[in-house]
Amino acid sequence: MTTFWGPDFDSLRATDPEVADGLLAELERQRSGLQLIASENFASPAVLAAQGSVLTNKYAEGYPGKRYYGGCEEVIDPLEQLAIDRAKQVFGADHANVQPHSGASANIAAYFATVKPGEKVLAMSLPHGGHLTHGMAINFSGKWFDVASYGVREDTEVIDMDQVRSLALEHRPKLIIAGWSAYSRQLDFEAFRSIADEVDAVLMCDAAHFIGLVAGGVHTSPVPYCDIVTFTTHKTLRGPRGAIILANERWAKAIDKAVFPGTQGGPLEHVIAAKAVALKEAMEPSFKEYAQRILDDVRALADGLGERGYRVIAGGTDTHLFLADVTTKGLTGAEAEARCDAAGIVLNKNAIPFDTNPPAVASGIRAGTSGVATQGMGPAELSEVAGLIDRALTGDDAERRAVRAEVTDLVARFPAYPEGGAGSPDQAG
Ligand code: DSN
Repeated sequence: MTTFWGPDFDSLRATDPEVADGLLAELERQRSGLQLIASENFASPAVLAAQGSVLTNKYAEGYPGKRYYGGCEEVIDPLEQLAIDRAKQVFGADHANVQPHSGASANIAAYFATVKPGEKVLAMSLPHGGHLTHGMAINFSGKWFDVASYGVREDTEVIDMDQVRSLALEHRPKLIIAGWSAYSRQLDFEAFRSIADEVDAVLMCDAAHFIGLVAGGVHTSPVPYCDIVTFTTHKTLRGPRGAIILANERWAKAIDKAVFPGTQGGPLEHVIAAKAVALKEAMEPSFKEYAQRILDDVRALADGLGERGYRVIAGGTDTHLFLADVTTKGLTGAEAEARCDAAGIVLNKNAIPFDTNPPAVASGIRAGTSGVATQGMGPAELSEVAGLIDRALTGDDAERRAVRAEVTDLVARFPAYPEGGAGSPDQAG
């Protein structure tokens, strides 16, 4: 019986104490603060073990059964196939490609499969909540494609599907992207599908942020409506850093060719194994409870800030995150981020729709509850966190020190990666 040969912290410390110390310091940072960055989570020990394994040594360009290297058939092919089959099963998809190294890589491949340089794309504007890869001027997407952007209405801060339709009719895009990085409402996939059909466009969803909510059954799935769905595996899905692309039968071959050899070389089989583990975890009944807890938590937090005079963008949230306008307290987003940081609360400044501040300053903050829900915190704790954030933002340095002490107590009750524990952090809930 072979015993596991994997991460050995003592070896790391002996070989490279600087990196070892960095890892310990980061573990301590993650444990000792309130982690509210909406795109982050705490991967389970099982995910970490698969990722930190000898699979990192193997080259496997190609796909299961069709590799350009020997030594893949016995282990690598079945493991990658397992990840593919689980992705198809969890999301009810015709086809899954589990090789993209990141969300941006997945989106590059989706463009590569569907549009040629210079062709028209319609996607959400970055300042209104879209992603860099949705057409930002200095991103590949903005440089190589002719991108028209839709946004939110000024009065509701919600995507205006009439505007999406009229932009689609005006620009006749080849590709329409539904998806976001900083938007709190569910998308109307049915309306996107009907618009895409009307102008004969491919419909892609960038579901990076909310895909874990889809897996947990608390968010509408884009899969039945979209030709292609890209997502990262480390946000609400709580897996390793990386991405997956789902496609319907029509786009399956083009997506595979676009990932390899179109835009990537060798797949990261250690990460693919960890994606398989995360997908297995997402099929457990406890993942549904986890997804529901994320939503209960985020509503408690957003409501708590709303009651304290912050303007919650779009009037609330249907997802794991929300944006809040902090100018109502005379602050910029950058000031708010720094004040929270000083109190042990980690979140990010974020532009709000129609922001008058530059992006590096911003008028809002973005917060999400995927991490704290993994730690087992519930709505009662998140209501408490709203009070802590308000005190961190409106109090003086002494008050922020007092908040930090309360944060320390709170996270000690709901530890991420408990001292000496090997179980999933989700066991806490
Ligand atoms: N940078 C990620 C986020 O924080 O939303 C998206 O890729």
